[in-house]
Amino acid sequence: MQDQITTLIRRYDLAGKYLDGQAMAKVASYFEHAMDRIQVVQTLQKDAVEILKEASQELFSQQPELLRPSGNAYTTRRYAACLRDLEYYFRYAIYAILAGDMSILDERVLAGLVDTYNSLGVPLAPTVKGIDLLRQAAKKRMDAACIDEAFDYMINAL
Ligand code: CYC
Repeated sequence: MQDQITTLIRRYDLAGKYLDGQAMAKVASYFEHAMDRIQVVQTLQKDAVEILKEASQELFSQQPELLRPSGNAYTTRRYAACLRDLEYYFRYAIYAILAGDMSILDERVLAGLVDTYNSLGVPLAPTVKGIDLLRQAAKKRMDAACIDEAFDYMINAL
């Protein structure tokens, strides 16, 4: 996993270059926005339980067929897997927001996920809906562009 600084240094190291003005402007902006990211993370963590509850209740009230015998969240085992997945999305979004870098999402969440979902018959559209509802519940507590960035990143990969 990387943050904005390690990603930047890695890129320059691969090219064997000193950090130029553009790189230093990125570093400055990373630190300039650090307090904002910390505040977002603190708020989301404090309200994590309610945010997850709100988003999952809304998902199942909008798409109750998921819980019926032909639905993918039918049986308590699959229902629990679904709640767990939503929690994964939320927790990793928080990590990515703090790092100011989305690479952890690729490495830990998204790699191979579509194949896994397809092979288990987990429907992608309701999963995307669930992630979007998490985003909405998060943004009710705090409106920040970095929240959209993390949730959009996962949505676009699905
Ligand atoms: C299953 N979700 C899974 C599985 C994985 C993930 C790997 C298969 C293995 C298992 O059941 O545990 C996802 N695992 C992850 C992610 C990470 C990870 C993201 C990163 C940390 O390690 N079903 C629905 C809803 C949706 C859903 C729309 C919830 C939003 O109808 C989720 N995921 C769901 C379900 C299963 C699952 C029901 C179980 C499917 C089955 O076994 O039949």
